[in-house]
Amino acid sequence: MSISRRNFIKVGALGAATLGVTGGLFSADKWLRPVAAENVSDEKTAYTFHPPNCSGRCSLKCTVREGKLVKIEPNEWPDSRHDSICLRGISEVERVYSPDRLKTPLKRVGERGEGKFVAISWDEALQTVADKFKESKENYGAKSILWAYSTGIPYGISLLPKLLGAQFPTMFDLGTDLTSSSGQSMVMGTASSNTNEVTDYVNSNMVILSGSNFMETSLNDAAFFYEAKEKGTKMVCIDPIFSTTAAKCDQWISIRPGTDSALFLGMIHLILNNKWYDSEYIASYSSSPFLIREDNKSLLQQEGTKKYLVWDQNSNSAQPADAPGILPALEGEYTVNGIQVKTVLTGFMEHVEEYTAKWASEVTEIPEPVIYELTKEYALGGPANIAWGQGGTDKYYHSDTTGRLGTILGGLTGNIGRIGGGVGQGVKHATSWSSTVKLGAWPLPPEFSSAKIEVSTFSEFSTKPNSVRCLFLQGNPIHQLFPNYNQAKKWVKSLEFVVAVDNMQCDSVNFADIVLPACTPFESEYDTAYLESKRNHILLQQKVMEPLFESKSDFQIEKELAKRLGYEAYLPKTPEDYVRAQLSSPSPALKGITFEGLLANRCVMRLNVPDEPYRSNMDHKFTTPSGRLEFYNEIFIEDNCAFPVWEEPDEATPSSPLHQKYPLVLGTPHTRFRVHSTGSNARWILQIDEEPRVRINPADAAARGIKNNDLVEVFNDRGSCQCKCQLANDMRPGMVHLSEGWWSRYFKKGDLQELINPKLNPRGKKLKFGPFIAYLDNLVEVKKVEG
Ligand SMILES: Nc1nc2c(c(=O)[nH]1)N[C@H]1C(S)=C(S)[C@@H](COP(=O)(O)OP(=O)(O)OC[C@H]3O[C@@H](n4cnc5c(=O)[nH]c(N)nc54)[C@H](O)[C@@H]3O)O[C@H]1N2
Ligand SMILES: Nc1nc2c(c(=O)[nH]1)N[C@H]1C(S)=C(S)[C@@H](COP(=O)(O)OP(=O)(O)OC[C@H]3O[C@@H](n4cnc5c(=O)[nH]c(N)nc54)[C@H](O)[C@@H]3O)O[C@H]1N2
Ligand code: SF4
Ligand SMILES: [Mo]
Repeated sequence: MSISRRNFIKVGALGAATLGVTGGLFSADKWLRPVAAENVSDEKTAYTFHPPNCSGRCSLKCTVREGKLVKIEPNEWPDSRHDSICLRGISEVERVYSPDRLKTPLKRVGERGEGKFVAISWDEALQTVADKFKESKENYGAKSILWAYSTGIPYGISLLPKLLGAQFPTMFDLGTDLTSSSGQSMVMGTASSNTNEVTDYVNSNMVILSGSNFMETSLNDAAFFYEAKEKGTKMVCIDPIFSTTAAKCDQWISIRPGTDSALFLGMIHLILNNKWYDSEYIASYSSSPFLIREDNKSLLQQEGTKKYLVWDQNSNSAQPADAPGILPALEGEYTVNGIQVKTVLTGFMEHVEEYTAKWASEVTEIPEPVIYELTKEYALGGPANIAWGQGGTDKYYHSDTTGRLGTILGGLTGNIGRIGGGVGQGVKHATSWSSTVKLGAWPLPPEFSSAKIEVSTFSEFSTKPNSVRCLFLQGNPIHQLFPNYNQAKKWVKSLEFVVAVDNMQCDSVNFADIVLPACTPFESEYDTAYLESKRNHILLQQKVMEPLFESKSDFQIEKELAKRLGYEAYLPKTPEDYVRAQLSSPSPALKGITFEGLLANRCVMRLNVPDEPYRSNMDHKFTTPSGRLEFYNEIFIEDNCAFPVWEEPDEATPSSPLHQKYPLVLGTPHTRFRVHSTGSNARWILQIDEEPRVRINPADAAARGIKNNDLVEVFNDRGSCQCKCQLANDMRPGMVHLSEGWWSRYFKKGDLQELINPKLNPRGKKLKFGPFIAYLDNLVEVKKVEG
């Protein structure tokens, strides 16, 4: 099917799209100030933070009248630039009282997955869970129990799985979110907080937001985006579609989905051929002068010391890279002890020879002059920051390569460890001084630890042999974290026992045999709930109100289960004990921060850290095997990608054999209206974003006889879902979007998660965070539902 691009918004790759919205959008202002209610006998204020996995952790001021939560406002932080809240936070006032709240413990009566339950007592529910877990552990070993949890739960039930010895993977263990970061760690070692804080954008001349819809997925940081933009930082957005972020940036570059690696390779070609790199920087801090052996492709090392060798131009001999007084050659081919070698930089130049800007333009569908100008400005007009998302650059089959190449770009241009520079994850305020704080842990005796995880991604639990028989669900992992939902459902249905803990009847809850109703993060039996460090501050949650209905806090649920399993003595008695243990760490950043201090300071205190933004690697030391930035990875020699190579996406490409049948790339972006599935049922927000809508370019719709608001089916070989269709000029032809997180009940039929590609890149096994789920590497077709 050939589709004219005429109806696709024209600003695209060539133009600059600037809209006039600037400044202060989310800061506390008069419009949110509480109005004192008359005739209220009992009004109190409590401070907490909002925990869902947008990771904003906005600190909140909550007004409770006669026991009822009536208002949520932004709290005042010591650094007022952080005073923030969004619609999702404000509207928790309604969601706390949602009809979807789980009110009592439940026991399944229908088929597993049907969601039919009857109310039972807490005692029966807790005893059943304890008996089942005991039985499973005795008969099949502790690893027959799998603890699976969602993100954004402030107090994870995290001690009991260790006490039991259950399998207890984090979502990072199991293949979400950190694909590009995994690739990044190949180049620079550590891959967390390895860039410059968003508050440093103001010091950049250019920020390239690639595959990140920052202005929806990092709303709490929007003020820093505008601060930089108003000061003159050029904000560039690389995205297939004209996203919300593209609309706020100075330049939008539309890219073919899944081809960021090709763009980066083309940029590297230009930088190497035009010598736009920072030669002093790469000679000292990168592996560029190291020597690649012609015979076995490994790096030449000094016998005995294993030190990497470089060619010293002073002595015309190979010398250890750290030898004093040497002048390392960046380019050239040499013979050392009869072995032919060439420098990494020379090898790299040869490697990227084919990846010209013209080639990159053909692959990415970005005009060649745009690639040229972007590269020149990035390389020569710095400091510049490449900030990628955890969506667009992270969720394709080969996204590790994107992370490697992005980091190499930062390295070549000296933008790593530089004020206003940086390269890495640019959403969720992931980098800050908070990452330097080590909060104290609750001590457990050494004999208690969770079992080794048997598989490497969630999807493998449903596809590979493993010991799991009992499943503990906290939140919505079945629906959210497994690709190929139909396969995941089959697996859950085959298990012996499933227990779910949530405050809402989300999709995963429907698979449970026993449901334990948690309260929301605003409720607790205790005066204090939980503590975290985020955005250079320590944040505390106070109890805002009593648990509603029969619900209990996760803390209390853990305690009561532990009591029945014989482990209660190992747990903290109250959440306050836990919080005090966290604060008791010797971490210097915590100096001066006490529990009492937090209570006296509206539950938010700045860490004892420097005033300036956090910037990684300012010492130019890296945690790689060589201690330098590594542009060449020996562990990938056998995979033929020791230098990163271009590979088409697994499925989301016209070269896929499936493309004839399913010609549309399906993207599943995150949205400002929800955090994943959290808030799917927020009635205040549903007034604006009423139901799932698959967004499609009008030309693609017309070719299928689809009109705006038609009921359509989105389908591929794995499954389907039915929802309304929204004709959208901001959509790139050949790509459709359906935002992730909608509960199944909002689809007329089926579910988005049925469509998601479960295929794993085997190379992932060598990466820091393992293989990963390619949530965006999908092809689908869309058709009108007749009748
Ligand atoms: N198709 C597609 N799927 C995706 C993605 C995608 O891009 N596309 N993105 C993936 C990514 S990056 C992520 S991070 C995951 C996120 O997916 P999840 O980590 O599953 O996040 P949520 O859907 O927000 O689920 C949070 C759950 O916790 C419950 N909850 C909230 N507070 C509490 C509490 O105090 N106690 C208890 N017990 N429960 C509570 C909420 O009601 C909700 O059910 O989704 C992944 N899934
Ligand atoms: N409001 C809100 N905020 C959130 C979340 C949420 O659910 N809601 N979730 C949080 C979590 S856990 C995560 S992981 C992050 C994700 O945050 P982001 O990284 O911003 O993720 P997405 O919104 O999924 O995708 C970002 C953009 O990538 C584009 N894109 C798709 N394919 C490509 C491509 O091949 N190349 C490029 N360059 N762009 C592409 C999409 O069109 C989209 O606009 O958001 C966090 N923040
Ligand atoms: S959802 Fe995120 S940005 Fe919105 S109030 Fe909560 S923490 Fe803040
Ligand atoms: Mo995520």
